[in-house]
Amino acid sequence: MKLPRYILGTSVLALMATVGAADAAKLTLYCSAQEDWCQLMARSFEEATGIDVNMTRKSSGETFAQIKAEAANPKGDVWWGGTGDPHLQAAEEGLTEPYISPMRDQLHDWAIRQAESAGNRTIGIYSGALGYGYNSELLAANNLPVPSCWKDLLKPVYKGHIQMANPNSSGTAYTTLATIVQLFGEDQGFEFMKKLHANINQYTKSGSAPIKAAARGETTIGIVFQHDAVKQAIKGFPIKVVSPCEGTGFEIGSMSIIKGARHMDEAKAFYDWALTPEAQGLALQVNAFQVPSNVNSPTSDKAPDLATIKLIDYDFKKYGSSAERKRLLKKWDDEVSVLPQ
Ligand code: S7P
Repeated sequence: MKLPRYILGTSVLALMATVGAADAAKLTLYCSAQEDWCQLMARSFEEATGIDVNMTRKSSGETFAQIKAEAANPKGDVWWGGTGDPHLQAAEEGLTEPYISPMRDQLHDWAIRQAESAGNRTIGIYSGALGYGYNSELLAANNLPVPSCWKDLLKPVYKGHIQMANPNSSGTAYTTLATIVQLFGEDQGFEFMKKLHANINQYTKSGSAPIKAAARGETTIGIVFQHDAVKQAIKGFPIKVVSPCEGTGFEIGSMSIIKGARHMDEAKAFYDWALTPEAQGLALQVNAFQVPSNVNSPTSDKAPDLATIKLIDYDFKKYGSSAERKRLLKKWDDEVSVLPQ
C-alpha cells in the first residue's frame, strides 16, 4: 500500500527525501500486537516509505524484558503495540526516548494523557477492554452454566476449563491481575487469583493464545481482551464474548521509541506514520478491533463499544509503575503459581 504524500507526516517526508535512491534506511521494530497486525504494519510502512523493516513479534512483558536486557547495546528502534503498563515501566526506567509527534493533536485525550504521564516516552495507540470468551459448543457439551461475572470463573464446575496467559510474559494477563486487585482489593484479589488457579488448565506465554485455543476447542474459556475474542467469533468460531458483571479493566495499547535507537530518524518516521488514520485503519484488515487513538481513524461496528462496558477507573500510573509491577508479579509467582492444581 503506497500512501499518498499528503497523509505522510513531516518526518516521513523529510526522511523519504534523504532515502532517495539509497537503500540504507532500516528500522528494527519490536511488535507486541497480534502477529498478523504486526506483519501488516511492517510491510505497509515499507511500502509507504521504502524503509526496510526487520520486525520481531513478542508479548508485552517479554519485549519489556528484552529491551531492558539490551539497554547497554540497544538493538530495537521502536516498540509498537502491547499493553501500556510495561511501556510505562520502560519509560520510568529510562529505557525509552521522549518524543512529541506532530500527529499528537489528532489523538484522543486518553492517548495524550498516557504520553504526558510518562514524560512523552510513550503514547497511546489504541484502547480495549478486558473480559473473557467461551466456546458455546464446548460449554453446552460439558453441561456448564453460562458465566457472566469474574466470580463465576471460581466455581469448581469450571475446573480445567479456563486458560489465561502468564502475567510475567503477557500484558493481557498482567492487566487481568491488576484488574482483579483493583476490583476486589489486594487481599481478596489474591484469594481470587488462587481460586482461579485451581481452575486453570494452562498458563500460555501470549495473551491472545487462550481464546485461539477456545476457538479450536482446546479449552472452554479464555481470559483475554474482548476484541481478541470478537476476532475469533468473526472468523466463524463458536465464541461468545463476556464483559464481566462486576466491571473490568482496560488497556491503553502503546508505542515507544527505544532509547539509543540506531535508526532514530526512521523510528520517528514510523512513530508519526503509525499515528495517522490510514496506518491505524489497517487494523480492520486483520480484524483487530481495538479503539484507535487518532480521532479520525476508521472504526468498525463489530468492535466492542467501550461506552457500554462497565470499566473500572484503572490506575495506569500505579499499575504501570516499575515498583508495583515488579511487586505484583513476584507476589503472583510466590503465592499463586506455586500452588498445586
Ligand atoms: O493485538 C491484540 C492484543 O490483545 O495483544 C496485545 C497484547 O498485549 C499482546 O499480547 P500479550 O498479552 O501476550 O502481551 C494487546 O495490547 C492487544 O490489544
